[in-house]
Formats: sequence, structure tokens, C-alpha cells
Amino acid sequence: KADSEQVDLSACEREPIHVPGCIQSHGALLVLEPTRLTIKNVAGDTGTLLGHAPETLLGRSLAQLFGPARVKHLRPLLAQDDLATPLHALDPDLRLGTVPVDASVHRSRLIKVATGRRCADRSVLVVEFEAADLPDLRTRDPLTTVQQMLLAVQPAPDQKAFCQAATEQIRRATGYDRVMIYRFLPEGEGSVIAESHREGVASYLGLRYPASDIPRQARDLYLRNWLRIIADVRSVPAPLLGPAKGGRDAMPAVLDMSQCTLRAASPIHLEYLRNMGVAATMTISIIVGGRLWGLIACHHTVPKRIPRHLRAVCELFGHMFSFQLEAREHVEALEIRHRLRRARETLVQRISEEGDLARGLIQQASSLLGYVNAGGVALLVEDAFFAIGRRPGEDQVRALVRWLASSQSSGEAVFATASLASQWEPARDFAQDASGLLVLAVARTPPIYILWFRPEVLETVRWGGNPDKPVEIGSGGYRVYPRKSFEAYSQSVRLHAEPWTETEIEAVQLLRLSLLEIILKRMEQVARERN
Ligand code: BLA
Repeated sequence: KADSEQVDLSACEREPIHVPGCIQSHGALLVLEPTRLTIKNVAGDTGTLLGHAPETLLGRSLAQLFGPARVKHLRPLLAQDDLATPLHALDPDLRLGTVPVDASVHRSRLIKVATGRRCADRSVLVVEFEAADLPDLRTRDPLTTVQQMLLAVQPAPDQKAFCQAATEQIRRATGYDRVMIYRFLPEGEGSVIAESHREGVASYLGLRYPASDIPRQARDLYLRNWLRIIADVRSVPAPLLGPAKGGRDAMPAVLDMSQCTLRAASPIHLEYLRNMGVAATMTISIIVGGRLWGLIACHHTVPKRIPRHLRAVCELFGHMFSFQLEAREHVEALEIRHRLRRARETLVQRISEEGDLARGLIQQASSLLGYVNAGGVALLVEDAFFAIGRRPGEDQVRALVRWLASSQSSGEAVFATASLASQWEPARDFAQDASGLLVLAVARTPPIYILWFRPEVLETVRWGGNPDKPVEIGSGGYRVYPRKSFEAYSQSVRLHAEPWTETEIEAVQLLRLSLLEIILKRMEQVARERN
């Protein structure tokens, strides 16, 4: 039992989620050899959707299944090299089995895993089928839907309102019970910054989650694939079937399902969702500046599929939302820089009006505090010490400055850390008040130091997850329960503060230049007076 107390989070990152070898069981999938269009692998409910049992489809050609006319019509599309994401390909009322189906096609590859080594990848075509049985009036006119959604979010005055409006629009269009904007923080953890939910459904707004809840390879995949759907976390995945053992193709080969609409989700993640009481999800990537900024994460309390048109609407909305967010962030960053410049100008002017630099700085201490959103600030100017807000005591600050002066980073005029205690052991004693440190060494001899502090983040965070949930062992022996990962997270954020942003660090560097200018002017003045 003791062993299982450990969560092996690195194991999460090793799960190859793009080659699960299974699809979600409500659909059907064919893998085609790309020139002759013969069926090499099949998966899913082919009986209902295609009218044939899986084993009878293997080795047949697409023309036998679709009829030659349809295949001829498809040929130009199938010949495209850049068919990277599933495109809807066939007539709208296609009926091959007992229900009408939606079909989409894209190009992927088989990864042969022979003798444990990767062999040359083989290009294949992948055709995915889902029942076209979802009534939805809204999606009859997907362009108008997406237009309305975009018009509704555009007027939002700031980022918060913009994100909030997006959750409302997605929920209105799709009917998911809970729609959240999940934003990644600098260290990889995430926080729910906007939410729209059905009445009676618990709110996750403001909750934080550890980075390990969405492991690295999943984030990499979500950068390449804008929208994923898990239709039912309890359904048993359908395996990809190939020719019988001993045949020419018996070598185990797996399909790269990175772009498959029907890709079966990680069993670990499915377990996690079941533990959260979620039955179905849709997630849309938010990509800003080439990085995964966050996710539009949707939950439903009962299984849920989304018709093809609506999926396209959501995906398109995700793209446009991301572009606008990027533009808004750009404008916001400019505004912050302007604000900081004005603050700096006022600060510097007031300080230079005061004849003595030390006194000038001390008088402006509260402006200095606000300059970078700190919890406390300490000033060490020659022998004078002054401090306000939450911060360590004078002796501790002096010891800290001695450490800074002697440590390797002493060459830099600006030093920033979000976890002082992890670099300087004595800081554990005051970690609650000052886990984050931003230092400006204006001068070293005589010493002029400005130190900004930020409190430990732990007390400002609301944890996600239900601490009363019983802990169980999941498939694969991992503990993948919200509770366990939250515990791991709360350990990891101990002794950490809200990190200093690049803009804040830059602003402190600029402040240094202005202060040096003041010092220089004084020196010139003194020299002039002497002559
Ligand atoms: C995937 N984890 C995900 C996804 C989300 C989360 C949004 C994207 C897949 C989806 O559901 O569409 C996490 N979901 C959350 C969080 C909230 C939420 C934080 O709604 C908060 C409100 N997960 C773990 C641990 C492991 C793990 C410990 O907690 C590993 C052992 C794995 N999560 C994991 C994997 C995926 C994942 C492997 C990828 C799933 C896939 O796409 O196949």
C-alpha cells in the first residue's frame, strides 16, 4: 500500500496518447492504403454505420463499399498531400448501413513498431464515420452561428469580459452543462478564469489545477489539433483491427490518431473525469503566439456528441477567439508599459525634487510598492533602512542583501525569483510573507538596494478537486484522482509566490536607469560646485 502512495507523474507524460490503438465506440474508422484505397484496418461500429461487420471489410476496396462513382468523385480530394485534418468529404445523406452517416477523411501515417525500433512511417488515408442523427436547428446555418458568436464577444471591454462572453457563447451554441476558460500559468498549472454553467451544476470558477493534470504530450497534441471530443467517458473503446496474424501485414503497426475525431482518450484521463463526475467533454485549444495559452473546456453530466457542423463552428470560433486574444494581449501589454512609464516618470521626478536620494526613495516607498504589484518593499540606502507592507525584518533583509552581494547572481543589477527559499535556505523563515523577491541593486558601494516581496501563493489559491473523494487505484496502477494530484500540487507551490512578469522585470530595469541618471546629475552638480 505504501508504494501506491506515490504518484508517478512522469509516467503520465510517457503515455503515447496519439497512438491509442482504439477509437470511441460510437463511430467507425477505416484505414486505407492511399493509392489503391484498400481497407487495411477497421475499428468501431461498422455494422450499424457501414452495413458490414469489421472482418468482412478488411482487404476490400473503398469502391466496393462506396460504389465507383462516389470514389471517382473523391479521388481529387484524396490525392491532396496536405489533408492533415479531417475534412467532411461525402454526400450529406450518405447511408451505407442502417442510419445516415457523416464521413470525414484525412491523411495520417502508420508507425511500425518492429523490434522496438521505429521503422519508416507509411502514409495512409483515414475515413471516420459517425451517425448523422443529431437534430440541431442552429447548425443548419453554421456560418451565421459563428458570426453571431463572434459579434457577441467583440464588444467585451477587457480580457475577463471577453473570456466570460466566450464561455456563454459556446454554451449557448452547444448546450454543454459547464463551459470554462482554463488558462495556463507560467509554471504550467492552470486556473479557471471564466465560466458559464447550467443552474444546479457546481462552479469551478477561480480554481487552480496542477500542471500534471494535463501532461506535456497532451499539450503538444493540443497545439496541433484544435478540438477534441470525448463523447462518453464510460464507453468501452473499440480496437483497431487488422488482418489475421501470420498474414503479410501482421507486423504490429499503429495508426497515428493525432487528428482523428474519434481518437479514444487516455484511460487515465477518463478515470479522472469519472472521478470528477463528468460524462463527456469537448476542449478547444486557445493558441496565442504559437503557444498553448489555455483551453475552452466543456463538461457535460451525461454522454454528449456534437454534430459535425457545430464542431466546425466551435473550431472556427477557437481560431478567431485566439487571434483576437492575441491582439488584445498586445494592446494590453502596450497599455501596461505606458502606465509603468508614467508611474516611473512621476516617481523619478519626485525623487529628484528631494535633495537626498535616500529620503526621496523613502518618501516614495508606497509608490514603489505599487509599481510592480508587490506585497512589501524594503529600501536599503547606505546605512538607512526603511520598509512597508509584508516583508522580512530588518536583520533578515540585511542578511539577504549580504547573500545577494556574495552570490553568483550578484553581477546582475536586477534579480528576480518566485521562490527565494529554494535558493536561499534562511528565507524559509519568512516564506509566508516573502516567497517572491525582486531586487534592484541601484548601486553597490555605497549600497542602494530596493527589494520587493510577494507572499507565498498557497494562501491566495483556491484548490480544485474534492478532498473528501475516496482515493482508489486506477487502471495501470496510477493514482490519477483529482485529489491526489491536487495534493502533489499543493506541495509544489509551497514556498512559491506569484511570479514576476517580464514587463515588471523590465520596468525595474528601466527604473534603475532613471535612478542612475539622478545619481549622475547629483555627482555632476557636486563636481561643478567644487570647481
Ligand atoms: C487531458 N486533462 C486533460 C484535458 C483536460 C484535463 C482539460 C484535456 C482533455 C479533455 O478532457 O478534453 C484536466 N479538465 C482538466 C482540469 C479541469 C478539467 C484541470 O475540466 C479543471 C476544471 N491527468 C492527471 C494525471 C495524469 C493525467 C495525474 O490528473 C497522468 C497520470 C493525464 N490528462 C491526462 C492525459 C490527458 C489529459 C494523458 C490526455 C487525454 C487525451 O487527450 O487522450
